[in-house]
Amino acid sequence: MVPRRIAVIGVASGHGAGDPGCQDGSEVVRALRFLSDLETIDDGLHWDEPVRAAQPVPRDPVDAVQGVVTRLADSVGGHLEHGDFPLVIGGDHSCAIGTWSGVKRVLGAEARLGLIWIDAHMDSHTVATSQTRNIHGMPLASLLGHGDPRLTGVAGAGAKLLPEDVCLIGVRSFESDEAVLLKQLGVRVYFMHEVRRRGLAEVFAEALSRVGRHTRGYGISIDLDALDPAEEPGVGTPVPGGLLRADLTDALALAHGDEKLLAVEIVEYNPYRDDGFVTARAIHDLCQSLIGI
Ligand code: EXY
Ligand code: MN
Ligand code: MN
Ligand code: MN
Repeated sequence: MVPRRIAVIGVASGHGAGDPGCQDGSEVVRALRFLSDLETIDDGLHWDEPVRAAQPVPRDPVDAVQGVVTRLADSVGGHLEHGDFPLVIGGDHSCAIGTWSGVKRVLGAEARLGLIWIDAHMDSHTVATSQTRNIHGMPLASLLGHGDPRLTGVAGAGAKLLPEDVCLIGVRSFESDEAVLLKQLGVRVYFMHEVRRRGLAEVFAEALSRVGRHTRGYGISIDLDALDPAEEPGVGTPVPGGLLRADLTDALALAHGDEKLLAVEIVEYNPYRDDGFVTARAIHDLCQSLIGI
């Protein structure tokens, strides 16, 4: 594999979440040097200054998030064009709109982008269906072309992903409107009960083959609340009965060194809920598994 510099792009935004504590997540990981042992691999690891909302922060959260994700899309796209490997650290999961719109912009209109979405939730509401109005519950719908045009239109109008190129893994908390949307679109959802029955490694390998089949490349979006909160407390919207860290690191190793893996994001890290920085260590372990030696 051609060595690539890892560009870590923190997202200092919780404007899409009910609890905004994750806005400080990436800077805690940077300041406490949780990724320092990855600095020596390949062409090194370099932290950008974090992406933030415009100042003053717009009163409408959709406008605030639009500003964040537009900047993030520019940054991710720019790094990809320079041959870097973008590693986005959230911030709340609304940042996915920026990460994957930025990757898609670089691929161009004709090339398809695959995405594995690892999450306790479906994140597939629109403003019209959401009960909480929290935008971190909407980014996947937005990337599929559904929802507010201020979000679907980031880095170019229209859907960034085709339903058949997307898989969700670990889902166990959702509302009916978002489930109906994904079902109508034909998106493959590996619910937690299927993961438990078949094992994460088998499910993840199947997901990898699906997202790589008809695409130029694929990404992995990891919401830390996919992990079991009994083991990983540092998230804003914990849901019992999740993945174990050891199982997820084993599964992610299947994508290690894959030329078709274009970018990774790890989101929803809330340092104020992370007693003893347990979940910060999970971020390290997931990165180590995907991009370490
Ligand atoms: N479905 C709920 C809502 O829309 O508010 C919870 C969403 C939580 C989203 C977290 C980031 O994955
Ligand atoms: Mn940079
Ligand atoms: Mn989630
Ligand atoms: Mn999420």
